[in-house]
Amino acid sequence: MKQEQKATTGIIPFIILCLLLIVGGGGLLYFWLTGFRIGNDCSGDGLDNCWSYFNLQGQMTRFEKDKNCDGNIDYIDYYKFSPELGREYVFRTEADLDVDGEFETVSFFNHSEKLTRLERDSNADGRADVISLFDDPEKPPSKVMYDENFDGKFERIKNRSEETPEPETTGGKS
Ligand SMILES: [Ca+2]
Ligand SMILES: [Ca+2]
Ligand SMILES: [Ca+2]
Ligand SMILES: [Ca+2]
Repeated sequence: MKQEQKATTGIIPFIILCLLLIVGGGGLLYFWLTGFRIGNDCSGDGLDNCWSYFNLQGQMTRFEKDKNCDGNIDYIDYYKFSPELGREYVFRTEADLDVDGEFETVSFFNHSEKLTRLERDSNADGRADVISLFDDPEKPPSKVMYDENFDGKFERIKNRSEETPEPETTGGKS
C-alpha cells in the first residue's frame, strides 16, 4: 500500500513536468508558426499603425501598415530570406488601395526586388482580372491580360511588342 502511494506521488511531478514541456513546446510552436511582431507609430499620432513580423531566426517575414490610420491594415509586404543575398527581400506586396477591406492589388517582385507581376481584382470577387507582366519595371508592362467578363478566363491579351496590328488571316485560298 505504502509503496503504491510512493509511486503515485513520484508520478505527479513527472506529469507537471510533462505539462510544462507541452505548454512550453506549444508556445514555441506558436511563435514558430506566427513569429513575433513589433508595432511602430509610423504616422506620429501616438498609436501603432505599422507592424513588423519576425520568425524565430529573427528574420523579417511580414510588414503591415495601416496607411490611412482607420484601424484596418491596408498594406502588407511579404519578406523571404535569400541565402544568396544574405538578407530578407520583399517578394510580394498586397494593397487595399481603395480601402474597402479587400486587398485587390497584389505585386510580385524578383530577387532584385524589381516588379515582375501585378494583379488587380477590379470587381472585388476575390479573383484577379487584370494581370500585368513586367520584363523591365522602367517600361510599360510587356504583357497585360484582361478577364473582362470576370469568368476566370483572360480573353484579351495585350503585348507591348504588338504595336502593329496582326496581319489579317484569310479563311483559305480561293
Ligand atoms: Ca487602413
Ligand atoms: Ca480594396
Ligand atoms: Ca475579379
Ligand atoms: Ca473572361
